[in-house]
Amino acid sequence: MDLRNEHLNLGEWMELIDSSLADPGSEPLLNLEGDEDPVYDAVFVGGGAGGRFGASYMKAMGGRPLIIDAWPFLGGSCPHQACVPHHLFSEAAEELDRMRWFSDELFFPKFDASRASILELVKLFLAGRGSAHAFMNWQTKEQLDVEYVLNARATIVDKHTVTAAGKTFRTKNLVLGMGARPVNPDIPGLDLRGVYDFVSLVEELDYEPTRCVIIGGSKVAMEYGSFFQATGCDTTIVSRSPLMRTKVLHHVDEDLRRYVVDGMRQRGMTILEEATPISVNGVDGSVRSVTVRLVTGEEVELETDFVFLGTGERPTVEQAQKTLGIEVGPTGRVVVNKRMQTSVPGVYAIGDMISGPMEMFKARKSGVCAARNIMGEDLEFDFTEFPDFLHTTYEVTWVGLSEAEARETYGDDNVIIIQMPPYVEGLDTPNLPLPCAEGTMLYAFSKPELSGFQKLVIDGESRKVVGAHHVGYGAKDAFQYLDFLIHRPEGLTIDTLGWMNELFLNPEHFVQLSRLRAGNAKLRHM
Ligand code: COM
Repeated sequence: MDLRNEHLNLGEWMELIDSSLADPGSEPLLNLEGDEDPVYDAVFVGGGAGGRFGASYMKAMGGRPLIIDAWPFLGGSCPHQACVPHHLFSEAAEELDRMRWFSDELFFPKFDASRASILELVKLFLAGRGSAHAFMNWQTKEQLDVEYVLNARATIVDKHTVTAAGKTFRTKNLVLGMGARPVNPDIPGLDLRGVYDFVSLVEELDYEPTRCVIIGGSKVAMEYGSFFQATGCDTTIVSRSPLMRTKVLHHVDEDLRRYVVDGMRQRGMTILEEATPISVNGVDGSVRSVTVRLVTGEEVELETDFVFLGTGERPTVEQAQKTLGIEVGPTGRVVVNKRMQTSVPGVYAIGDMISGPMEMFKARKSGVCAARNIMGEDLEFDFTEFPDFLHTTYEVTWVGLSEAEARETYGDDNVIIIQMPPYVEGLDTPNLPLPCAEGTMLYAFSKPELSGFQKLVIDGESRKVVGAHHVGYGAKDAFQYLDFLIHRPEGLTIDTLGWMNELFLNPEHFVQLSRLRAGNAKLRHM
């Protein structure tokens, strides 16, 4: 379907995308300038966050990009199956958590668990996701003026030629942004009805689970598990590593970790760390239990009607590897340099296909980095350091070094800790209504042990902040800027932080806590 001269509104886009998704034989959606056999500066294979941002940046710089995607919409897995539903479910978990703790107190109604439904939230997401899809297509065509071919699988012929929708496209460069897909553990029983991952959960769930066993200890496992538990679906996490101690998460502070994991247990979750899933077992084709070997060596059978896999993702590299011969590392990620160039000149890889966190900032910026290099800039993108986050029924954010890492780097005597609640033997901190912060005021006044945790790690000699850690609500935004400030060559000192203007009551109290200590020539813990 040639859409070049059509200017669909959002409703029309939504209808077209929905009907294309429903019909596997539906036509490709073409937004092409229409000139004879153009040579593009880059064909972006995959129109997810990396491809869309890379192509848009290239177009803005005066280049000519083309995006090809198998889905009938741009934006990739984020609005379709990943970040957007995850955030919807996490927000629901936070609300449900508050409703449960305050059931029949103050103005809160008595909590009615029968109205908290996983299936209903999935349906809510499915009913609404089309508007994000429609907006991506509309914006990319009408505002960003980027050409695209959607609802058509790309075939890479060679590094200058891609076919899709029965057409051949010639290009000077190729940018691979084909994303990743969930990877399953190697245990029997995963084909039973009732086994889901974050993709099939939104695409296929058709009943209300009553009990859940999560296999894996990833962020996805913690986040979806917290949501399931908050709806009343009794959840057990079976993880080989202790939660938040998996290799892919770095800089996790032990006190933060303990607060988060204890909080999950306090809300009724069973967390089996250093446990091995042996098999998923079924009756009549449906899941009935999971056999698990505990850390003690004992084997137990956990009854359940719902198994959720949170064992990570693996990039989609097969086609590019086979056709182009690009180098792929031992963990299945495409090897690139800091310009996103693969081992084959003129071929770039971005987003979840390359190493590093499968997070939005990396997806979008790696696409932009590839585009800017193709357009002649000499730009490197180093994503070894970044702010990180996850959700339980809290928002958990961290950046820089953990306390233990800082002690190792700067020496025990030099590291200064400012935290809330403070660590003082015998202070009865669980009953201290601090942090008393934006987002946790109700908890602080009624259930002080639930009001969050915050820690600042400082190198006492240079007075620079080297790490910040937060459990609560509303601080994620600040961590984007804190990351920038502390990773500048000049860093961020306690003196500068303490002289910033707080918007009281702020979610994290780093500004005012720093100000209380900045007057000390020799810094002290607090
Ligand atoms: C966000 C998708 S949901 S994109 O990064 O804007 O393309």
